[in-house]
Formats: sequence, structure tokens, C-alpha cells
Amino acid sequence: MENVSIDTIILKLHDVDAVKFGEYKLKTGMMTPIYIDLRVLVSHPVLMNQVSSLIYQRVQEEGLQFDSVCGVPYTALPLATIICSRHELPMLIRRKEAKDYGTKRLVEGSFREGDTCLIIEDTVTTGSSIQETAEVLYKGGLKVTDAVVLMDREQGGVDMLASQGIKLHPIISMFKLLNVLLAAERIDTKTAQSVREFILDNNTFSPKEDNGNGGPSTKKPCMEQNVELSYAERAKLPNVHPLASKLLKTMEEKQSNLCVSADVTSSEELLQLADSLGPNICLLKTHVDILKDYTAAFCQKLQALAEKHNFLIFEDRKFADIGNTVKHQYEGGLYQISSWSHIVNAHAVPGPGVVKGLSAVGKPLGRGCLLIAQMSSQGSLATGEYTQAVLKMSEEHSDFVIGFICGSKITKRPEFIHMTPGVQMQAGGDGLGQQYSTPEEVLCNKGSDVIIVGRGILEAPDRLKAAESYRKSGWKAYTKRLGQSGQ
Ligand code: S5P
Repeated sequence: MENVSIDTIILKLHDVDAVKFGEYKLKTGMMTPIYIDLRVLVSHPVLMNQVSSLIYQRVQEEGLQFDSVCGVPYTALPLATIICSRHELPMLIRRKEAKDYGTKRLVEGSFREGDTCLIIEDTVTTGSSIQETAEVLYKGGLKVTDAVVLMDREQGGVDMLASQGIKLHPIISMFKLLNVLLAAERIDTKTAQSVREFILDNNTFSPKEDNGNGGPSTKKPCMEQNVELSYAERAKLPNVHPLASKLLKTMEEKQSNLCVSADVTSSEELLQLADSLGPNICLLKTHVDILKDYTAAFCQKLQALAEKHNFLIFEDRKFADIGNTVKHQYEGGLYQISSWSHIVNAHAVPGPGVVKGLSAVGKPLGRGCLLIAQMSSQGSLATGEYTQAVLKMSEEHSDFVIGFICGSKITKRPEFIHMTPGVQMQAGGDGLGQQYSTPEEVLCNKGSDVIIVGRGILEAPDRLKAAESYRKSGWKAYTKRLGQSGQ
């Protein structure tokens, strides 16, 4: 039997109209912009076999132990039948109504008291259908510990069943489905977005509705979910810093995860860069201390351009001193960085004092900080345990730290933004220790959010063209990553 990938199955399910977009009413009465109806599967035997293989593969991967298998009637019944027949597993059939003659059994098939039955289901919204089937099996003296479902609408089923002692193993999550259909251009961004919002807003399980024992909810906070959220979704998270939210929204609106590192030495050239590349970027990074002609007026002009083109300013100052000193460096001196730069960064070497000092100045102004968790330069000492310590420090100061400078994603918490320097279209280096990776590598494989590009654009014959092409590659890699994410 041919083993096909989850992505292929998703596209085939869409082909046969098992996944539909529009306005539909669910069994619960809830209106939904996406309808999943796997009843049509029986008309598509090849797909039916492939789906059955996928379910069985998951059963094996999880190493599930059971004595028999029961499909939730009716849609999952033929799926369970195929699996049991092919792998010679004993099956049970749950009757929907007890027949009014003969044995009046609700569960057909032979089993012993205390046997464990694995439940198979096609789609889960609230988890109530699996729960109903489990109740019937319990009455017959069976145990149910696990259930495998092809499609999880991610509206609370996993948590509801967990509260009842059943571990649900979903194969395709709603977010995965949307990402694959989006990447294959079967649906547009707007449709995907509206479905994502619907799912996030309509979680049917509240811990209050659990089994009443007052125990802790098994629901994972959103920040720990394994789901790949879009920039727009992350912008709306309740615990996201307002500045991070603004940046994420801008990224989605401008379809840009490009930060240009404007490492030039003349103010005029920097302003000209900001004006011409502004429409392509979400963030402009400066090293104000390399300017040979800095004036306060320059900063005002730069702020006006940031407004005009809707990008944020990031002064790459890399503060690295005790709290009291960095406070002065951030607020005062020649550059008065806190007055014009939305974002700054800092090394964590001094310990939490550096963040506290910066925060004392920046927090009241609504500014944010990135901690340097890893560096792009060869032989960097910011690795391993150091990176983990930076993460911990960031978590403890998430009212000011909005993310990291890093080479790869260091936390799944979606409220933190990962930014990666050392990016060029071709991997390589600069002879002074800088190491380059491609936008695809950084965004897609390393899971970062923003690419920081300096000389890849500044040294190009046409800077605007180069910025456009970095923006496009960055966006393409990000959408590809969304398309690859699993549940
Ligand atoms: O680890 C780092 C951190 C930073 S902020 N590696 C870096 O290269 N940077 C900065 O990113 C560096 O200071 C420079 O401004 C930019 C990279 O420039 P490029 O010309 O090599 O793209």
C-alpha cells in the first residue's frame, strides 16, 4: 500500500470536497467558515485506503496498546474496518440504538471485561462524539485510554477528552490544513485568516466544564502550543508586548519580514536609504555612532520617514554595562537614543541589571528591547547555556524584552520575535568573521521571524531592487514555513 504524505492527503481531501469553505452550521449549532465532511470518503476508495494507512501509521508511531478497535459511527466505521481487516485486529461496533429484539447489545463483537478499546474518529470539534462512544464502551465493561482522529478542528476536543481521561492523537490540525491549502494556492490569505480567527475565538472547552473535580486544566497556554501562528495571529495574542504587536501587524500588512541594516556613515545617505527602501521593510536598523555627521535634526527626519513608510527604528547599540550606566547611555549623551529609536538591543553578560536599567528609561516611552542570544560571527561565545540564560532573563522581563537577536528560534513562545543578522542570498562570510545564511534557511529552517540584511543590499548595484528581492524571498520562506507547520 502506497504511503502518502499528510500534505498530499490534505490536497486530495480538498479535491473531493471533504473540506469546504463558506458558511456552514455545525452539529453544535455553531456557524463555521469551514466545513469538514469526511462522509464522502466512501466514494473514493483510493483515498479511503490512504487515510486508513495514515491513521494506522499514527497508531504505530504512538505505540498504542489495545485489545480492540472501535470506529465512531458512522463515518469512522469503514475506516476502522479497513484498518482492522488489513492488520488483522479485532474490531467492535458500537450501535447507535439498541435493537429492540434479540440481545439488546450496544456493543457488537466479543470482548472481555477490562479490555482496552482504541477509538478511531474522522473529525473532532468538541470531542463529544468520541466521549459518547466511550460512554457506551465503558457501560460494556471496556476501558478507553486513547483515540486517534484524522482531522482536529482545534476547538477544544483534545482538552475536553483529556479532562475525561482520554488522550486524543490528532493527525491533521486545522492550522496545518489551512497552511497546506494556502501554500498550494487553493485558498487565499483572507480566507485562511478568517478561519484561523474563527478557530482561535471559538474554543469550546472551558476548564470550568471539566469533570468537576476542580483539578487544573490540561489546556496548554497559547504560548506553549506547537502550532505555527501567522504574524497577524501573534500580533493579537493577549500577552504580546504592544510594540511587538505593532511590528508583527506591520510585517503582515507590508508582507515584509525584512530589516535593513543601514550601515552607512553619512546622515544624508541613511535618510535617502530609509526613504527609498521604506516601503519594503518592517524595520530599519541603525548604528548611529558610525555616522560622521550626526545631528538631532537627522533623528527627526528619520522618525518622519518611519511614519511615512510605516516601519520601526532599531538602534543596534548593543548595550552591555551595569544598569546605571546603560540608563544614561540610552537616555542621554549625544544621541539620546530612547527619544527616537523604538527598539534597542543589549547583551545579557552584565545580568538582569542591564535590562532593568534600560527598562527604567524605555518602558514608560513604550520602547522595547531585544536581547542578544546568539551571534552570527565565527567563534561567538553566545551559545548553549548562555543562550538559555538569555531566554530566562527575557521571560522574566517580558514587559520590556520583545525578542532576540539570534541565529535560530530559541523559544516556542510566539510573543517573542526572533531576528537574525548575517543574511545574504548566498551563504558564506566576509573575511572578518561574519557568517551568512540565506533567507530561506533563516526563516524556514531556523524558524526565525525577521531577516537583518546589511551589505547584501548596501553593496548591490541597485539597492532598491535588492531590497525588493530580499523582501520577496523572506516572505516566500515565511509562507512556506507556515505551510510546513504541523499540529
Ligand atoms: O550577531 C550579530 C548581531 C548583529 S546586530 N551579527 C551581526 O552581524 N549584527 C549586525 O547586523 C551587524 O552589526 C551589522 O550591522 C548587521 C549585519 O550586516 P551585514 O552587512 O553583514 O549584513
